[in-house]
Amino acid sequence: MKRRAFLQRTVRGSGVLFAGGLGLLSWAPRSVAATIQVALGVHAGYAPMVDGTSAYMVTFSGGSSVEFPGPTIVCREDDLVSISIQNPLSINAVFHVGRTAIRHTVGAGSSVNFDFEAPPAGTYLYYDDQNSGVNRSMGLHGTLVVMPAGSDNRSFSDGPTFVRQYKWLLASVDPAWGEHLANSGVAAIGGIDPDSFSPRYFTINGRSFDQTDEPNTHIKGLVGDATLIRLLNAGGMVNSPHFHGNHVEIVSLNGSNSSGARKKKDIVSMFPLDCRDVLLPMATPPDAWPPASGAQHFPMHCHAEMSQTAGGGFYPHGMHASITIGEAPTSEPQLD
Ligand SMILES: [Cu+2]
Repeated sequence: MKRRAFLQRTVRGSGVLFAGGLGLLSWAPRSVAATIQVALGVHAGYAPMVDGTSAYMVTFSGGSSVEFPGPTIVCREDDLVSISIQNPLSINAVFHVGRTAIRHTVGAGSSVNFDFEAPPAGTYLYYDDQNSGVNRSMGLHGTLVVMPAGSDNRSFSDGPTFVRQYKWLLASVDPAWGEHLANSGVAAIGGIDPDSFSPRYFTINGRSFDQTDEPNTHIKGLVGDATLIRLLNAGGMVNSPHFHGNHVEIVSLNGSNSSGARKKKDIVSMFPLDCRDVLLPMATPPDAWPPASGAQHFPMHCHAEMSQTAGGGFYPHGMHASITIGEAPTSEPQLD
């Protein structure tokens, strides 16, 4: 009989329950499957943008106000995930896990509890799939990471090993949509024309550069510290992250895993809803000159040009992050 341990995650940052050693990132391997409890709320309100303005959003949250993006849920593949959602808003919200049949509606002004068996190991976007992408782009999304049973350094059972893993959840924000809801009420979300999307802010893990220079997004490692980056696109446009310093290997593409030879790419196309796991080898670049010594700094910028601005301003205050090869992070990423 399957034995389940009991773990609880009620608020953002309680990842300490999953804390592991160096590079294990919010993840300690267990000998038994667990029940992971997640409490979410649906909230509307203003979130800060990089240029000092704020954008009105609707999000899933582990707290009492908006949280952009929603909390990251980390579990392993035979866990039971038990979710409760409270929705004080005047609109229905939907919790759907992409690439799965998991889909639950929480009615306006009500709450819901449901359980699901964790899907196969991999990276998943959970999101509200109503209104042709409008609800998702308004902020109703987050990440579900499913680790393989019995491994803390692979993303699937025979995948490549990594020393450290990060999550980069990409999003694009149209503050005009938010202002419409702030002025007319959240029920106006159903009347927004998805084709009117005109994003002005472009984020990784809810932040634009240089606010991406924080331990969960700025990628660091010693030479040889193979690093897994779980890329997800919750936004409404195609993004093209370009990695400088090293090419990355495509490890998984929307649930399709490469255990053998893997494509090496410097630019990774990210269509809306895409989940792609890539491995950054953290190697000294083969053409490095002068010879690499100490910490080497490289950018990742998105090749969709408008994503490199904030509110129409200057490069690079958009979907842009730093990569440092040859320096261990001072605090381990939490997949938050
Ligand atoms: Cu480039």
